[in-house]
Amino acid sequence: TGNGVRRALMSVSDTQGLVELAGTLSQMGWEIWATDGTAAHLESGGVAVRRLAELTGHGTLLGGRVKSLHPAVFAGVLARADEADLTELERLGGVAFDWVVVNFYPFGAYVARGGDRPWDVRELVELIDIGGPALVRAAAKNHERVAVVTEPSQYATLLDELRRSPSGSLSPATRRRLAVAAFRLTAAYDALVAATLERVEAGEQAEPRLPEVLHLVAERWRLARYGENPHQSGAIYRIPWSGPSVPWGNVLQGKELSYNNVADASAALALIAELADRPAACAIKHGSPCGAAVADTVARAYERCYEADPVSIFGGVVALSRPVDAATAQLMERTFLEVVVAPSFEPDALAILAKKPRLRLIEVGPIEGRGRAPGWPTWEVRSVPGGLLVQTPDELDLVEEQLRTVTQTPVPDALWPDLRFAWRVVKHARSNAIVVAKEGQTLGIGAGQVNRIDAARQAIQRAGARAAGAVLASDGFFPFSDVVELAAEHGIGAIIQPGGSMRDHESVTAADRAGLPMVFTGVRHFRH
Ligand code: 93A
Repeated sequence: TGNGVRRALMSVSDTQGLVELAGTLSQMGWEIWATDGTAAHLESGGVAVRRLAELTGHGTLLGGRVKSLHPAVFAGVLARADEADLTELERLGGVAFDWVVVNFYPFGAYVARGGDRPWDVRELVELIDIGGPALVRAAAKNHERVAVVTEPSQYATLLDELRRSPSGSLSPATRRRLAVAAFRLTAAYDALVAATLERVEAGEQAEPRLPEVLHLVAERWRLARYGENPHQSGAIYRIPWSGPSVPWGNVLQGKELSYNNVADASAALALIAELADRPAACAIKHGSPCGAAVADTVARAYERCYEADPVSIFGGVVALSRPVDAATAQLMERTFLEVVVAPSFEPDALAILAKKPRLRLIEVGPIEGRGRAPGWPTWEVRSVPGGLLVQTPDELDLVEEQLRTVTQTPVPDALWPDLRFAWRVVKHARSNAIVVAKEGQTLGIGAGQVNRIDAARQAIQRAGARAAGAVLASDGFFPFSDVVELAAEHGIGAIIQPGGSMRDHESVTAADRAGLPMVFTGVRHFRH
């Protein structure tokens, strides 16, 4: 097995550059081994080559399905460079390979081919490479001894490194890099197979196409009726390892969940999880809260959430932090809502809400106080031309130690709970956002504005006369003193905002002039 001879095992579909590679290795004294088709190609290019049949005792089997899948071949790839393995390999009649040069059946090229010829599923299935990826994974696993080469574009640089190397082998770092590329390749190949078989299954149905590689992390759960608008297609993908309790799995009644329902219900869930140390309710419209409230009972919390903005809640998505009881259900029955999300629904409540059979009820299980909602991913993703934007979710709660009263006027003790409440709500509103709140109830929310003063005007206008004595929270800092002046005019009792503007001093001066206390959080919460 050993005796100093170097061996490359070659099995490729894309023969580009292979004769040159094999020829060069051959001249350097290497033995070239190959599967039948690859061997024929090399022979016609004048390279001496040995066929795997010498090791396996037979050529290609089952019309091409079995070529390299044999213990003598795989032991030659997987054997470690130690006495025991090499002895065992020899006893088996195998030889140790130093390089494995493989590229797969062109499954992707078949999938991507143009024209209106429909896929032939039989042809497609025969293009699923089994032996190639197995060889590549085996070689990548054994990268301590073996170099795995998966692309013609790698040949030249690797030959170069080999020629320069005094030991006649690639460096451990190179072999590790090759192994990483190899595992990435086999994973992507299988992801493409999964995505394609799923498309075959879905037939002609219009559906959004997920980048193939995302099939590594998500599987299509169900098609949505459409996307954000009826002329868009939509689907819900599920992350299999996100656990059994994915919220969208337990819809107790109502019409099918739409794309927008899921988007808004997840926004509602995120906000309610933040308020869940008390009975709480929130309502989401178009991705932003239009009301949120806490109270002693969930029914009262819902009522206060409704009263926060009785106009906007129409057609909204509501979330509650506690099980829905009959009293809450009775209140909810009066309003047109799209979705209610709650830890659970009591039987009496279900009986009442059954009168609204189109209303979707989603049971999500216990929502821990200020915890993560069940099934929440550890990253957020959105697509952009040419790629994906990925970030960790904004899970930062109020950092108490960072809170700083920046005005001479202190915050009255009674307003601190409202400042915290308003801050937690504004974090979940689309930027630019301002929340006006009093006694654990939002009174006016301005969100999704392209400047902060308009967001403030909107919030204060919605609060109306109720703004007096309320607090005001801003998701970003104040670039000018205008928001403070507006707040003072309407009798706002305290302000909470990140701080950090170049002109902070102008806002602080304006606040002190009005005797209006202001707190900096040191943290901002944009949401787009
Ligand atoms: O059908 S396979 O999955 N069975 C195998 O045992 C096998 N071994 C290598 N396909 C297999 N291969 C693939 O065959 C390689 O990945 C390569 O793409 C191709 C080379 O076959 P040939 O040398 O006969 O043209």
